[in-house]
Amino acid sequence: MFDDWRGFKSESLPSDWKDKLRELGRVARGDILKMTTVASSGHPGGSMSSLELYLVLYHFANVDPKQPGRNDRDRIIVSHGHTSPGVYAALAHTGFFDIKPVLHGFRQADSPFEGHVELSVPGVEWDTGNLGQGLAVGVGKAIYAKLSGQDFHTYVLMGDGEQQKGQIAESRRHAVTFGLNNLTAVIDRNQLQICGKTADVHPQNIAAGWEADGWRVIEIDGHDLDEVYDACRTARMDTSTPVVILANTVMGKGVSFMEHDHNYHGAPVKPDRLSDALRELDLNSDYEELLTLRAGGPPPPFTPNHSEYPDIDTGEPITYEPGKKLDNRSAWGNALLSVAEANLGKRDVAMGVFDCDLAGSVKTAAFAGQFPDNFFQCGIAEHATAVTAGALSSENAVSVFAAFGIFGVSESYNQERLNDINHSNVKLFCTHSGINVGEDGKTHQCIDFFGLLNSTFGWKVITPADPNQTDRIARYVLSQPGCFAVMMGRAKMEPVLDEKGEPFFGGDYTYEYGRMDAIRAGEQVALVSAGNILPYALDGWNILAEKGVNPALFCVSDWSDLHPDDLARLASFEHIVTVEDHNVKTGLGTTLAASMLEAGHAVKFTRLGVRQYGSSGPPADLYKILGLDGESIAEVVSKVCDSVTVSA
Ligand SMILES: Cc1ncc(C[n+]2csc(CCOP(=O)(O)OP(=O)(O)O)c2C)c(N)n1
Repeated sequence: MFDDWRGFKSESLPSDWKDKLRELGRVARGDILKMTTVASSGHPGGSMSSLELYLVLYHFANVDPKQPGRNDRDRIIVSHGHTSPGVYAALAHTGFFDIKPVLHGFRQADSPFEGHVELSVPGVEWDTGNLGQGLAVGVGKAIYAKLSGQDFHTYVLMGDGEQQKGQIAESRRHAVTFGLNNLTAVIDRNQLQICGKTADVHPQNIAAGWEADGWRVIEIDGHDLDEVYDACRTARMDTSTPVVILANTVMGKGVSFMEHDHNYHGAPVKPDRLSDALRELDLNSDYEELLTLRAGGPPPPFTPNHSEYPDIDTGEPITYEPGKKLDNRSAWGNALLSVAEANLGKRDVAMGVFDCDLAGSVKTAAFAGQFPDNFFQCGIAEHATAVTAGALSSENAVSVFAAFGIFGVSESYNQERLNDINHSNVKLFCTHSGINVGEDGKTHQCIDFFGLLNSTFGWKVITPADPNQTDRIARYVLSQPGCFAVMMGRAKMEPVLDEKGEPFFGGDYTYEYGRMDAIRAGEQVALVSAGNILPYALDGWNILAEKGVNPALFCVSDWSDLHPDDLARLASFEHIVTVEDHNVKTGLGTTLAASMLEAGHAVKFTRLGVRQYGSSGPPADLYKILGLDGESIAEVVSKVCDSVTVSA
């Protein structure tokens, strides 16, 4: 049970609570001023305009300051993350933690109280700061409530300048399409943003936009505690549609010289005016004492509070036999269905699959047909979808976003970066990656997926080589916590065979992240390849074998964390030739070379890969033009082998 006053159960704000919140507002405004002035940076203006919204929600929503991570809590997402001073002050005065460390440790290196709201602070649900993403987070949380059969409510707070961001419109429509009557948005309408009035910077009819997308709009005075409470209660109780509360507020509210001044959006009060500002709030300054405490170092961290990953039955692997051509994406679609069948309705697993108008191509259509309640057709709205999938994945749920590589990674990179920062567990299954896309041409050929996602610290990128490996990788990824991207091509291929003619990745083959597979034995030169282009590397190997040239051929499906033993194994060769369907600047060859050097292995290297944007045509023709077909690969390797032999 939550505290009995929570959940907006009382029909109106009890008068004793009103007095209490008014008093907390006075003190919290002082805290906002102090922490920003002590830090010499931060955003007091919006913090002071949003303050009553924060105080009412943190006090009356179903949250528990003593158990901030309990699974049945309401989710309160703050999208305009720069108002962290207001959020931290409100959370502290609701009992989540002590206010003192915030006052001296705000924005201090290594402090949990960062400049934009961060998960490191109890009560914060999502790291934001890149504006426009919070509503998509809220959609993900509200979907989780539905999928897990819980009746918690999700609130998303936003700025009014932030409404200029297009991603919000994507999420507005998602909320209505998916019937999310458990979601409330609250907009701090203080009429100002960094460069001045919102009406001048970029005019917009905010209410009309939300109404047009099917939301109920309630307009209030955002500093009137009764009105804020009533609106939140109405929104909580309305089960017909999602509700947005447009809260008219004043930037810098409470201090006369700050009010209506956009310069206080992102600038603290100067130390010599702090006492004046605090006097208006009937508060004294303890600025010197706070500076002394700050010199003593940052406050300690809180214990992280991340959700568990569900326990998944990975089902029975499928083996695709020799002679049968299949595309990896179809193998992925089959594996998804198989894993879903093993879990949904059989185990207590929440699962959502998100699609952006590509279900047939990315092979989620069969899943959609069989599990319509778990499938979310998001339309052409990748930015919001990427975040929503991330937000669902940070709950106890399996969350899959299936897209073309160019839309799932290149288009949505920053959203995926934020998913990583937020410790989410999103499973990105991308088809149509690489030059392998062929006829769709350069706009659709995703040749930067590894470079982009490897610029984060958490994403793991895997490129399956054939349908059998795809099957096993899909099952592995769906059962693991963390962010994974599985990058597949589009073309059909025969399963890769071992030297006995059996499917190499079929039967009992077990996929192990970070390990390399030896496809063909050889000596002196190691040909290292992965994913879509492994069959072409194998073509090259076969051509060489017929000529009596005998390099080894390895498959490295994930190359950022290659095991030290595999690096050492490669180091036993005199020359490595990498072959990849990716921009060579940021792909397999570059990464492997760096790993080898760092591990102390000096080996000669040749990198074959994509060195220019592709054109439009069958993949085999494009690979030939780019020098990546079997013959071209064989030619390069042959020369390398000659030079190795000569130097020996
Ligand atoms: C995507 C993105 N673009 C630009 C910024 C830089 N930025 C930070 S706050 C802000 C203005 C926000 O205005 P508003 O939502 O009205 O907040 P308020 O000024 O009321 O605090 C901008 C442009 C950002 N954080 N994210």
